[in-house]
Order: sequence, then C-alpha cells, then structure tokens
Amino acid sequence: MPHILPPLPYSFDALEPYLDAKTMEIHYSKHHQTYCDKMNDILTKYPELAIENPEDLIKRIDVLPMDEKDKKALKNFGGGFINHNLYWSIMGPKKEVDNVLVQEINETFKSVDEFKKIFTQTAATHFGSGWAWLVRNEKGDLEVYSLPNQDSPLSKNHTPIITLDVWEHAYYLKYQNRRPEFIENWWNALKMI
Ligand code: MN3
Repeated sequence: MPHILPPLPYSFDALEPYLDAKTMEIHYSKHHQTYCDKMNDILTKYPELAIENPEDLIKRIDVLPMDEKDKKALKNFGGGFINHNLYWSIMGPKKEVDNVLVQEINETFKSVDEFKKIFTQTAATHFGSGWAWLVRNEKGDLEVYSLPNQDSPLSKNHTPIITLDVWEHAYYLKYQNRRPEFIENWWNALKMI
C-alpha cells in the first residue's frame, strides 16, 4: 500500500504570522507531497519493505537489502516524509506545554531559555539545507545538533523530539535570507515548550 500524507493538523494560516499561509501550503502540499510520492515510487520495487512503517526503514537504512542508488533515494525521500510529519505535529496555534519535557530541558540545559539559545544557534549556523534537532540519544540523554539534507536521527538510533526545518523552502517566501528572524519567530509556533 502506498503511504499517504497525514492531514495537516491545522489550517494553512493557523501559524500566522510566524509561518505564513502561502509557505505552509507550498511546503505541505508540494514539498512534503513530493517526498511522499518519490518514497512510494522507490518502494514499488520493494514490496516487502513497502508494507513497513517508513520510520522503521529509516532506522535501519544502512542495512536495508536495496540497491545502493535506491537506498540513497529512500534516505532522502523517506527521510523527508517522516521529518515533515514530525515537524507539523510539534507545531500548533495553541501552546500545549509538555511539562515533563520542560523539566528535563531545565535539568539538561539549565533553563528553557538556555536550551532555546543553543538550539537557535545550531539552526542558524547550519550550513545549507538541513534540520536542527532535539533528540534523546542512545544513552537516554537530551542532545541538540543539526543534520544535513533529510537525514534523520533515527538512523543514529536517536529519538527525535523537536525539529526545525532550515531548508530555504521553509521560510524564503516570508523571510528571504533572514533565517535567524525565522527561527526567533518559529518558537511561537512550537506548541510543547
Ligand atoms: Mn521542508
């Protein structure tokens, strides 16, 4: 069965003025849809993998029994599919603060503000296309880093918690080259902290 995009959990304009409706519409219905379609195209050659959860495929991408070219494409398009699913799900027009996460952030980074500073710096200075991540690493600790392209922390055996898309398509229409301004505004759209 081909995979389909989960519905966006809010309207395109729900995150205005931080993320504008036009960017949201193009990002979800063009960029994200394309990742989904291209992932499905690759998986038609591998019916035994196509029935699996894409997260599980990305977790063991390095050892999947696939042609190397297809594997690289699945890493990009399957990664793009799951990364955007997470991205839409952690944002919302209303704060739904996760107090357990906030407490753990306080313990790990001293304060939410200090965490935001580190994450913002990581996202702002990532060179080129990619994502900034807050993950739980293999030791169970919180960690912040960025990854290029559509790479997923799942492939490092880490669990993604918060992520920010810093591909230009995520902000260019509204913010042009002002990635730091986009990031500062984006914190208002993140619902859990
Ligand atoms: Mn994107």
